[in-house]
Amino acid sequence: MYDNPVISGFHPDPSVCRVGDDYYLVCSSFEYFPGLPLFHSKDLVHWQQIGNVLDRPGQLPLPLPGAKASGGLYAPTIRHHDGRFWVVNTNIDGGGNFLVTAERPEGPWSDPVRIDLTGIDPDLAWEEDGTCWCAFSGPAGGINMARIDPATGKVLEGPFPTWSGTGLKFPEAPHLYRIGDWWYLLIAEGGTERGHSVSLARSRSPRGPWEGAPGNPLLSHSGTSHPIQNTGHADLVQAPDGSWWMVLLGVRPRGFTPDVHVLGRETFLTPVEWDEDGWPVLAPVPERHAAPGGAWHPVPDVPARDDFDAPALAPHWISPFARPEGSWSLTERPGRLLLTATGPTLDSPGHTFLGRRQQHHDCRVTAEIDPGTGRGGLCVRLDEAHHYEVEAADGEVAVLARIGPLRQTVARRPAPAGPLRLTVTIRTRDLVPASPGLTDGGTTGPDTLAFWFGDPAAPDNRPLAELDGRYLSTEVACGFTGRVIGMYATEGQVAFDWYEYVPVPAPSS
Ligand code: 6LW
Repeated sequence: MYDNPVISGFHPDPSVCRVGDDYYLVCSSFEYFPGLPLFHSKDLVHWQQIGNVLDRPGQLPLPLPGAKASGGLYAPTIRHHDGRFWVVNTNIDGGGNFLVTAERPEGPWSDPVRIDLTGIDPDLAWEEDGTCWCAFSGPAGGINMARIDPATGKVLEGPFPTWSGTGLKFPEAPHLYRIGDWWYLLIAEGGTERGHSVSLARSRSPRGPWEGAPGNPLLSHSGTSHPIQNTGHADLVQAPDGSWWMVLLGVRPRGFTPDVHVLGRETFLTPVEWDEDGWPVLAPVPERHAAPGGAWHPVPDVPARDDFDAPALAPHWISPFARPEGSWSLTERPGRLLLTATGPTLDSPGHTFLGRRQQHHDCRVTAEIDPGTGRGGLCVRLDEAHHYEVEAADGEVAVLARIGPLRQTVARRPAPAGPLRLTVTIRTRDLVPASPGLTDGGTTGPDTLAFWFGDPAAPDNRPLAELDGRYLSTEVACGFTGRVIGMYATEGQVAFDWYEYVPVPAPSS
């Protein structure tokens, strides 16, 4: 059995391909660098990040010029053809649609080759004779197709409009497949919120005419009490045993109505059956399900603790907008991550931040920091306008909160010079009331974030502050990302000895 999501935390718009017994999957990453996290699996359930497709400054006009929160890199597609891996993607803040290619999935990936097509969510599909089709969500809405030369990005024919769903809003995320005697066009429609759904059509030719599946939308959790919501943006893959599976995005909202999600849109896996007429049949996405046939290939978890004694940063570390050379070092003080401030505030792009996605609703993050004469700490962020942090500077530890136009120092306490332990614990029980004086109960948000100085387990220790987590949710902050918990420097140079992310078992309900 496997539990959904198969890749938790902010890993939206998954696209998957299989080469022999190996699966590869990429997700959107928006304004974060490196871009397009790339995962490998041998069983569709256990995924290990093996890198990022865009991990060289030269591959991205950095800092993503004029990028904004939830801008940058939208939905990618990964395919394998003619012995090469291909990823097609959209940088909505710099150049639009582009292709990168690689001999090996671990890379190196090529520099981007621009495709002269507007719109988002590009896909790649090849006919037997090598004709390459790029379906995408057109700028005027609707699904478009064009014939392209993938080596040069040149548009050879089109674009022209094609089948665009059942009439729900925002038809997008097209993927074209040749399965048996049919061409299938899979799309998302209804918008990536609670109305998200998966629809499909088929034709004898990539040019149509298309016949919509009688059961469209084939998958939607809209209007249900299912704990997984916003299901959509799917990609199909066939396992070596002939069974079919679908990866797609979903969210796990919590809290009182309207419930909100904090982990971003995550990657889920669901089985696909086919009916006697050659149409896929999709049940609601299961929370737990029998795993695809074949061997079980667990992969090592991302280590809970990073002591920063490796020569390079692990691929799961991300930075908003850019990670300028000189803003970080693993070598100046071996065994330490040194962060050097590149901007004075977390409230606008252009600051030094290195974080990892929050992947569990209940978790604890601790960093050992020596601020020296600088200023830095531990931050839980959605974007520049929605973040909570605990920081050390000038002999003091402080908790600060930024919620939209409001910025407040919530707590402060003297602190000795030298290494300090800063912790954030995130819990989904015993939540702080929506506001002081209101009893807990009907107005609770999704979780509570408590910020600590020293060891939270010390008997006499109390959090410096406890803050309502609803303001660090996607529904409040808006956009396409989810929480990232990281280390930062906003003055001088700050040394981090280690960073530890520990999932806390969800309290039994
Ligand atoms: C993506 C579009 C969508 O390009 O949201 O969920 C956009 N679907 O397909 C960003 O994720």
